[in-house]
Amino acid sequence: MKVYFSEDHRRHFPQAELFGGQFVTPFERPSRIEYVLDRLRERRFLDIESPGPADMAPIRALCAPDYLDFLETAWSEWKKEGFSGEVMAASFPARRMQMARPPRNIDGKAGYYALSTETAITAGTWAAALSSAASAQAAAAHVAGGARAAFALCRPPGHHATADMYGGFCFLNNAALAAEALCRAGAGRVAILDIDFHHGNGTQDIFYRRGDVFFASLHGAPEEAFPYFLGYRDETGHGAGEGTNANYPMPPGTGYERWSGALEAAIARIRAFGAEALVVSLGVDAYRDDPISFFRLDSPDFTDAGRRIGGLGLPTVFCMEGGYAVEAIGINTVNVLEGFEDA
Ligand code: 6XA
Ligand code: ZN
Repeated sequence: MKVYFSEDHRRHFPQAELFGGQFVTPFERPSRIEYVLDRLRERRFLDIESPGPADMAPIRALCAPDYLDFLETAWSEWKKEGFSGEVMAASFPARRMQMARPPRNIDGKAGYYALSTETAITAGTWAAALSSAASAQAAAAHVAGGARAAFALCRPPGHHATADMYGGFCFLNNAALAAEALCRAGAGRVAILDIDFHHGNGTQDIFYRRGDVFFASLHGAPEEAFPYFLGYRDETGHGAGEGTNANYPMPPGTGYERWSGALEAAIARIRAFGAEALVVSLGVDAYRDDPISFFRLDSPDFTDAGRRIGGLGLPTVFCMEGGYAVEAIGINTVNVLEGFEDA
């Protein structure tokens, strides 16, 4: 399986994340990628290519123009304002502020476009986000060109990002860009399967009203887990998209038996939908030792999950999402890919 990955991910390396009332080194850090690359090489996934520059037209088609302007200029505006730290949102349009419009002030703007505070923007964030999107685009192009599968080793991740919001370590929705690319290349129906521990609120939001893209997400129940405000079972899509969104929220302590049951249910829905291509939001934070999640999957479970996904027999683009038990994320990620190839 071909792997796409860009060194430019390193340009995004915030020093701080607000966690439990303290600033900590961000869980989403550059070294995550090294663990995955090491394991890929060890397991003989040697066809690793760096993508060309991001194709801006599909990114502009997916995202709000003012949001893209914000991402591109946030750092310089922040510095111009005289702030010495990294861009961090602190004031949000909360409930009953639905009339909110983007303020001119960069501190206000950050809150307007953010969905949470933990995600800082630095000098290189925009370049890194584009390089991550470029990996997803290259992987999708490779699969659209006839390959069975490709792995986009995206960093920063993407599944929390909407057309006009960042957060949960995400800026551009890589999986959505891949799905869109597969649609444009001729797939009549595309499915996105999100197995990251966290609900893929951004991906859900982007496709919620569309009938041609099915979205399924397995995740920590919103009562207990980030992003907290979406991911319930009764979110099933709207309008033309009614019936094309499936959420599988699960409680703390969920192990592989229950989780794989949800995976099978999601796979059955994808089959019934008649998907012609698949995008997998591949987070491995459902792992038992993940520091910010509460499922209990073991490393071999990821191999089995990959095998079940491979059983769908669909052209598949994998996009890296979360996973923070750094020593294990390489093993768990590559286990999914190996299981898939095994199927
Ligand atoms: C914020 C937690 C962000 C989780 C990001 C993630 N306290 N998403 O892994 O998949
Ligand atoms: Zn996650």
